[in-house]
Amino acid sequence: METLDAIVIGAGFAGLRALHRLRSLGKRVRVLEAYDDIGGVWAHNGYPGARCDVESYDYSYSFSPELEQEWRWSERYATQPEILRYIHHVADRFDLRKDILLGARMSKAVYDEAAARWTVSTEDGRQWSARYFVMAVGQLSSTKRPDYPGQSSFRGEILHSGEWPKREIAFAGKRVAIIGTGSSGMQMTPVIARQAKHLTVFQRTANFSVPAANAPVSDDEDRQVKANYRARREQAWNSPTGLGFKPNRQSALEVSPEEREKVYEAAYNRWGFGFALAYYDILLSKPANDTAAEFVRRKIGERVNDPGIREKLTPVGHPFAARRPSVDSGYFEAFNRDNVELADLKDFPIVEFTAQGIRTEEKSRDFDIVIFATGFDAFTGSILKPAIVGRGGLTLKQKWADGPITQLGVGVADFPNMLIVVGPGSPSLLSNVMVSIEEQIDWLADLIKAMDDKGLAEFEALPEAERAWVAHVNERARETLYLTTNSYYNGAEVSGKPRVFMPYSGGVRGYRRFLKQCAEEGYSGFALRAQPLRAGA
Ligand code: NA7
Repeated sequence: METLDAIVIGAGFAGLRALHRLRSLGKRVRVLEAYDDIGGVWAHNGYPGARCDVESYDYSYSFSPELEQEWRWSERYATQPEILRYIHHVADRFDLRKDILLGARMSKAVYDEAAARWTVSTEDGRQWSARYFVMAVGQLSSTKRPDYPGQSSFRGEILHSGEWPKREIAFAGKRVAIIGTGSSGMQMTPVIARQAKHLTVFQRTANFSVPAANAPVSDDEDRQVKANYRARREQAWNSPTGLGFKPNRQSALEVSPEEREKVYEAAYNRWGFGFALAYYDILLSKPANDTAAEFVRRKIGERVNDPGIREKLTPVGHPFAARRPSVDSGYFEAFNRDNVELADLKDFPIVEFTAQGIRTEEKSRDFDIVIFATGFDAFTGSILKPAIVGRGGLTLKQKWADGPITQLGVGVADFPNMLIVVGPGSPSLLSNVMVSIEEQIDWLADLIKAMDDKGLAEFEALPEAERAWVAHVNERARETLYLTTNSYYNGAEVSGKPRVFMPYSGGVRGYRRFLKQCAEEGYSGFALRAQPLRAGA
C-alpha cells in the first residue's frame, strides 16, 4: 500500500488544482480518476454543441499569471473540446500527469481513527494510505438515466449527454430523439437539428434561456483582457456569483418600465447568465422576478414562429433562474425548422420504448438514436456513490440520510481530514465554479500548512458548527426564490432524495469571508489536534 500525504479523487478542474497546490507544499499527492482521461465533466460531456456558459476568460484557472497570458481562448464561450484541450495543456504545463492514475475508480475510503489517516481503495483492489482525503468528484457527474418500459428492446442507439462516447456519432439521415430540455438538451438541439434527418425534442418542463451572444475572441479583445487580467479576476472574486458582473444595487421595481426595458435589452443581448443579475432582487422578490421572466418569455416568443410551439416552449410556473436557466445558441429558433418537432410530455407522457422507437400516450415515433439529456443526481450523487466510512463505522451516506451536513461546505464531523470541493453547503453550482474551486483549495492548503507548522495530525468539523452552518445555508436560501420551485438545487431531481437546499446562496464573496474568518480564528468550527482524538483506539 502506497503511503501519501494526500489523496484526491477526481481529475477534473478541482482535482488538478488540488494536486498542483498541495504539491507546492511539498506534499506527496496522488489523484485517482475513474475514467480513462482527465477533465472530469468536460471529458464526459462531449455531446454536439457542448460549451461552457461562463465566459472562457473567467472559467479558467487564476493561480498562474503565465498560464493566463499564454492560453488563447478562441471563443467567448469555449466549446467542450477547447476546454478539454486547456485542461490537457494545464496537466502538461505543470507536469501533473505523473501523479494521476486513470481507470482508478475509488470504491471505499475508511478513516483509521488511531492513525488519523484514510485508507482509500479502488474497485480493482488497489489501496493507498493518506493523511488527507480530498473529494473532488464534481456536482453534475452522476448521470440520471430514465428506465422506461421496453427500453432494452429498442434496436437503435441510446446515448446520455453526460456519458457521451468518444467516437464520432453520425446523425446525417437519422431520426433522433432528445429527452430533456435543460442546458444539455438546449445546447445539442440546434446542432443536431442541422445534421439529422428528423429531430424530436421531448420536453417535460419548458426552461428559461437567454442567448449566449457567443463570438470569436479577436486579437484586440484578447490583448485587452490579458492587459487587465488581475482586475478582471478581482472583479469576479468580489462579485456575488464569481461571474464578474458588477452587482446592480437597484431594484427592478424602483425604475420605470421604459428604463427597465432598456436595461433588460442590453443585458439580454450581452450578459448571458448574468442577465439574472440585471437587478439585485431578481432572485429575491417575486414581483421583481416577474418583470425579468416576462421579458424573457416575450423574447422567446419572438424567436419561435409557430404560435402553438411558442406557447409550449414558454416557461411558466417557476420564477426566472430559480431553476438553472440555460444560455443557448439558437435553441428556440431550431423549432422553426421543418425537421424539428416538439413533443410535450405534459400533454402526452412516454408510455414505453419499442424496438423501433418511443410510444407516448399520443402516438408512436420511430428513431435511430435516442439521447437522454436527463441530467444528474446533482451535488451528492458522486460523493455518496463510494463507501466513505468515518468514525465508528459511520458512513457518509448514513450521516447525510436527511440531506448533506457540512461545516462551511468543506468539512464534516466524524470524517476528519476529509475535504469536499465545491460540494453542498458551498456556492458550488450557484457560482462560477472555477472561483469556488480555487478559493476552497487555497483554504485547504493554508489549513494543511498551519497544521504542519504546529505539528498537528487531525482536523475535524465540530457538530455545533455544522448545525450553525446548515441553519445559515437554509436561512440564506429562504431569502431567495430558489425554494419556491422544484429543481436540482433542492433535491427534487431524484425521487426519494432528501428535499433540502444544497448550495450556499450567499455568494462567493460572502462565502470567502466565512472561510477567511474561520482561518483567522485558528480554524473556528473545527477541532485541530496534535494527536488523533482516538489515538489509543
Ligand atoms: P438538467 O439541467 O438537470 O436538465 C435535465 C432535463 O431532463 C430537464 O429538462 C428535465 O426535466 C429532463 N428530464 C429528467 N428526467 C426526465 C425524464 N425521466 N423524462 C423526461 N425528461 C426528463 O441537466 P442538463 O444536463 O441539461 O444540465 C446540467 C447542467 O449542466 C446545467 O444546469 C448547467 O449547470 C450545466 P424537468 O425539468 O426535471 O421536468
